[in-house]
Amino acid sequence: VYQLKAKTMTNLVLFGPPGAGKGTQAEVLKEKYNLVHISTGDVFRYNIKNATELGVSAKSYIDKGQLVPDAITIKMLNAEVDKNEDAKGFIFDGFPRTEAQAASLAEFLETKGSEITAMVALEVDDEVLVQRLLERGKTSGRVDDADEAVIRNRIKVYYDETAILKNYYQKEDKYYGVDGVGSVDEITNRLSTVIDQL
Ligand code: B4P
Repeated sequence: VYQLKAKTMTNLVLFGPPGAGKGTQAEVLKEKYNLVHISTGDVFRYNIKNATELGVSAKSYIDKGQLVPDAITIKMLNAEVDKNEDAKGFIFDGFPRTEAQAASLAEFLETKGSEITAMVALEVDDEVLVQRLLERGKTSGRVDDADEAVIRNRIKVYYDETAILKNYYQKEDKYYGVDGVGSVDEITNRLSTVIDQL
């Protein structure tokens, strides 16, 4: 039954550099489209807060603005998907961030008779990203938002390891970019225009 239903799922990769607004938009889109939102950043932060084994191993990477190793991240993501077998579909927020993660996700969904429907990407200039994250850092308590050098390292890691995923999904004709600068509502409208056409 799960396999049959899986074929009609809508699975979105919400993509963009750190601070592009993925988390912000995912909160709105999950309600609008009745999808399960999985934010790898949120799951890591929950585990750090509760000092789980996973949290302890992830913390040192996150605090420096580095990626958590693929093996750890992939295992966690798969477990989150498996907690939601009745989902109509997923919004993957902050995953995949490497080619290995993208390949793993495709393979994992295939075992469930499903696949990624589209990557929707928020395009935002670097300087706007830095300003947004510094602003959030004033109140979020996030170590990785507090220091401009760490923020710039996160953006560098994005260009070095993550940005290439645009090509990965373009090759499959699944990439849709939208302007990520504007009000939250404006950007939701731009994303919805894309999603409604899928
Ligand atoms: P994430 O939690 O994914 O952090 P992020 O990139 O900062 O998130 P996002 O783009 O969602 O920003 P948001 O909407 O909140 O990752 C944190 C760390 O976890 C990574 O650096 C890494 O170490 C680790 N990690 C996570 N996933 C991993 C993976 N797959 N592999 C390995 N490691 C992984 O927006 C940011 C700010 O902008 C907010 O303050 C928001 O209010 C503001 N904002 C949003 N939209 C706006 C708008 N339209 N105008 C003005 N401001 C806006």
